[in-house]
Amino acid sequence: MDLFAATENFAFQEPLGPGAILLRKFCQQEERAKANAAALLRDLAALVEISPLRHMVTPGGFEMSVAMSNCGALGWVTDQAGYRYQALDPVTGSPWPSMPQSFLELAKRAAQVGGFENFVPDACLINRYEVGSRLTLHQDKNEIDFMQPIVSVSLGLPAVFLFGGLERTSPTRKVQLTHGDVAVWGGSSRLNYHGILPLKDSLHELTGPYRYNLTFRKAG
Ligand code: MD3
Ligand code: FE
Repeated sequence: MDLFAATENFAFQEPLGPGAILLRKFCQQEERAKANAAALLRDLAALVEISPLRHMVTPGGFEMSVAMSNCGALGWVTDQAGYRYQALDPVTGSPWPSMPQSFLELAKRAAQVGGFENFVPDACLINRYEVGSRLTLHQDKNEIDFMQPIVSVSLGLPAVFLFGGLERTSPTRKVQLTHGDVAVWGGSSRLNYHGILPLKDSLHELTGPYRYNLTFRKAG
């Protein structure tokens, strides 16, 4: 273990709350080559050929501004009937594409660094933001076991993340999430409200006008 590398990495780790930590530029660190974020994006491009990104409809009847797809045994969906995880993609009628090894390894490694040794995600929600896309404050609570963390990976254009508390009206703090940032959301932060402010118009060298976010979950 290289002590200089250890010191370097420390500067990239930012606690966000109990059980929650931001690993800045995690995709680009250590043995993960600079090419790793690019490798994730290549695997992502192959996935969305099978299960395309689509704008789902909330139970209240509103089309989401974020386009979504999934990979893994389970996928998160919303429609007039509600929010849930299911094994079949409602667009294709087939199982979601399997989780690429690149996705799985990165998520497990980040969870370990965040203090969760045995995290094995069975679902990865893929979010694609374009200019103006946002995610209003919400809790992630469609998973069965809230002791399991969620690992999130940001790729492409930057976004402002809002990190709140256990109530919708709790104060929020703003956190910039940029290309390659990975965060682990566990412990008592697992049920905190959170959201993403409308994406600014810009271009990223790898993703053009988009921001992608991968969230790894143990859903079932
Ligand atoms: C804090 N995605 O897909 S990732 C979501 O950037 C979602 O697309 C956002 O919220 C995005 O549900 C934020 C950061 C994140 C993800 C899950 C959390 C923060 C979280 C769960 C609990 C607490
Ligand atoms: Fe969420």
